[in-house]
Amino acid sequence: MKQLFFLFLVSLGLFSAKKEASKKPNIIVIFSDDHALQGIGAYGSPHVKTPNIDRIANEGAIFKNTFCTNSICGPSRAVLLTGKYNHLNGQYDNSDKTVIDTKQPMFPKTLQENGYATSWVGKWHINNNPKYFDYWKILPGQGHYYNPDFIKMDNSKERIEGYVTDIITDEAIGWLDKGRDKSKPFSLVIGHKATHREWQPDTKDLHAFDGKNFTVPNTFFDKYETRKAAAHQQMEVKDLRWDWDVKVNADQTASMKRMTKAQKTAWDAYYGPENAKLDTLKMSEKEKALWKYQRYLHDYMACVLSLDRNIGRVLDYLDKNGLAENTIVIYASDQGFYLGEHGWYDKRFMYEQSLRMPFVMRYPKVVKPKTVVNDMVVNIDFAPTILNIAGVPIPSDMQGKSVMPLVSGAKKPQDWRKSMYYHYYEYPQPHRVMPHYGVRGERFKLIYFYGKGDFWELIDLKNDPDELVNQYDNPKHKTLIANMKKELRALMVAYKDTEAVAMFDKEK
Ligand code: SGN
Ligand code: CA
Repeated sequence: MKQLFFLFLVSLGLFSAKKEASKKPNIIVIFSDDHALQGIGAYGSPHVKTPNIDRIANEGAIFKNTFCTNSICGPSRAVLLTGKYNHLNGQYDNSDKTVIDTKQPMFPKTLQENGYATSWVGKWHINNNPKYFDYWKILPGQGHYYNPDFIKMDNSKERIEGYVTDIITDEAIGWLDKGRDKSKPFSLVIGHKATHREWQPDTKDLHAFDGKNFTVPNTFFDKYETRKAAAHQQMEVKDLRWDWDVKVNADQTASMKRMTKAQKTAWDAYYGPENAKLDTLKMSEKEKALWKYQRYLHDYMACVLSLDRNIGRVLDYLDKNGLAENTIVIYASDQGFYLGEHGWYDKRFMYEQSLRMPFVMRYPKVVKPKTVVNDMVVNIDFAPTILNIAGVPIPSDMQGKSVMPLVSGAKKPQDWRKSMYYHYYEYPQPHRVMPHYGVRGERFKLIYFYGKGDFWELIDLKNDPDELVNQYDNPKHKTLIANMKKELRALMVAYKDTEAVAMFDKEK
């Protein structure tokens, strides 16, 4: 009788270790917005602790050299979906002129075709509505921090009271718990608004840094000598807006007007007394810039605290529901960000702080704890990696490679890249960062700014890690520059950036 009961359980699939072992892995990608490496403990942040992101890194792998192809939001998400550069996937800037051709291969499409339940919750910021997701619920455009609206699959809107990072996490966990088809493996992207401008913290994090003086980067007062594009931008901390950016006289801003009375009261209790002390008339320009820097870092890092706490909620949910072992968790952000380096906020430039993306991954079955990857990863690798993890075919027109051989103990591919290609387009608004393309090698970076000046820059990352000196006119680098130009052109050709090739051939 006992034996029969056992056979009955086996036939229900409840007792079969073998079946469990061969079950396809689940994939969760937590993708935030504008979260720089300098704001993550695992990457050595001097500003903030991020125990939950660090936990993913410690229990799995940290990728120390991950770069984006085009350092802004929509384009980076389009690369995540398609595994292709923006000149091919269609979304090369944030404007509504550019859309993705949804017929092209995208990782959710391939996953869906191969039996996965797919979903995307939170910030999306691509002009097309999500496609190939069994479930989605997204913020319209940039979304709001307080009491955000969401667009649902039937195109109706819903306003949910609370703080955006909590709500997106609630929605994501809600889908994991009750929404998905549990007979299928799943893939879920949790897209966060944090830590995007205008850096509105959760009220519960407002006092977390009381008494802290944030370290000022040594390039904060950069004069941009020898770097014309750096001098031309409009993204300096000293010019942050007094109202919505640094929360002085912010009451009339649209996002503040969304707050409930309780939220606003907590907000005023924190900012009010500090703002009252501020006497801008008595401050020098330098003092104002430094004051704004402290407020900026405070607000940004407070947004990080909520982000990290909510990542912890997802990890806890996986633990409590027996999902941790067979679920890959990836944390990344669409690009890096300036936290005062060169005197800046925002991103866009091919300089390190915005070129780099955080990328940590946990996959207990395959990746050993505390794995450190120094190889060069590019965001075109995310889609192929996800498909590789799922054990499904990678469409041949995706341009990246799976990073799994770098973390699985398998032999590293001999031909792994030693340089990467970058191409930024959006100009002039916002922030007046000139369009540019370039190649980043392990030591040198060659950039060409076009459209407004047309000039080259060569940076020696070894001798000039702060990227302050343009070495392009240094005669000693003549051969190096010629070789890097060849490399740049070869990358353009390999990635089929034909317009850039034509421009390069004309300008060189
Ligand atoms: C908004 C911000 C900009 C930011 C872009 C793009 N201004 O326009 O500072 O560069 O988004 O960001 S704001 O005052 O409206 O916040 S991205 O992450 O979506 O690319
Ligand atoms: Ca972004």
